[in-house]
Amino acid sequence: MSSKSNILQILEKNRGTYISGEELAQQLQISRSAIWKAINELKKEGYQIISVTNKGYCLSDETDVLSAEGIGPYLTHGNQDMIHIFKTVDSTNHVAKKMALEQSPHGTVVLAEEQTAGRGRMGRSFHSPAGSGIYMSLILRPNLTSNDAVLITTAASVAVARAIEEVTHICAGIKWVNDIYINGKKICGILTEALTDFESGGIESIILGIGINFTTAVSAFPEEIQQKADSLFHEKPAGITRNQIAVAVINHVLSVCEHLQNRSFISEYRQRSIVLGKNIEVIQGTKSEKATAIDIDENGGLIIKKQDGAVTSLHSGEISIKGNFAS
Ligand code: BT5
Repeated sequence: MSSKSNILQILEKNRGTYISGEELAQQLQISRSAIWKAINELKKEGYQIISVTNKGYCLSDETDVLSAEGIGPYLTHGNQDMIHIFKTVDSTNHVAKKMALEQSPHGTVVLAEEQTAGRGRMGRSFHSPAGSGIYMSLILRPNLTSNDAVLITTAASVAVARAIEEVTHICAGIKWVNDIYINGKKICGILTEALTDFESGGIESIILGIGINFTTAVSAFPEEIQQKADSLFHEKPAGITRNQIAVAVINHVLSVCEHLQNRSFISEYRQRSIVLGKNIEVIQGTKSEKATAIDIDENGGLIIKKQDGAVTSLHSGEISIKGNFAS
């Protein structure tokens, strides 16, 4: 690791408290002037580092820059070398896909401050402005049959909801299939893409893309989604950083992936569902029909009751929640 990276890691670990230049120099076996130079570089990158004579350097609580140094040491699964941070990319899923093809291992994470072509499902876009969101993709190489691979989407929603709640203490609900909602608004979308092994036809890796609106102002969303999208916070919250949320998401996703086949997350998915018991509209291709959402099946499918009384499980498609149907 570079001196800059080592210094950042120490400052991150001691956020809000001062470390003297001498102590840093001793710990890292480098000169005081090398430290001064690295601190200046970090400041230029956006880290708010307070320098006080006779006290040393302190990383301000206000600092919220995504960094491997602010994530790596807190991972219970994976390690810092697997965290790749970019300022701007077209889509973290796109970057992760390329890395997966180059054999990056299970647990590799790609994070970006901004996406210029953030993607949703079915060719839709995901608005990803700079500095106010967490846009990340994980490369997963679970040992799964294609039947069980569908579970990743369901499990990931539970993992992300848990992570958000753990760090922010805000209750997170799930709208089938895998949007995270808070107070009736979408604050996070998840896009799961599979890379298949051409020869065996099996799943070679899964790219799990997660976009969380952290402090994006509602007025900054495209007009057509301003009524339905929101962010976790409306200004930078004291003591909560995007790095902390990224850590919790990575830990929970990788942990839930270890036990996918036992489906233990399905009951939590049901509890977090904001659609069960509601009247919905089911949209499949160009067709739409009214139904009631009844339950989640053991594969994450949505069990619905149609207006003619027929009960069936949905495994793809789109739903929207409706008020009372005029019958
Ligand atoms: C999703 O698709 O919500 C999946 C979004 C996944 C984004 C992550 S970010 C990291 C990784 N890299 C990527 O390129 N993608 C992943 P879908 O369910 O199809 O929803 C898309 C729809 O959500 C859009 O058509 C809008 O209506 C709405 N939308 C767009 N941007 C949004 C935002 N920032 N917050 C909330 N809703 C948004």
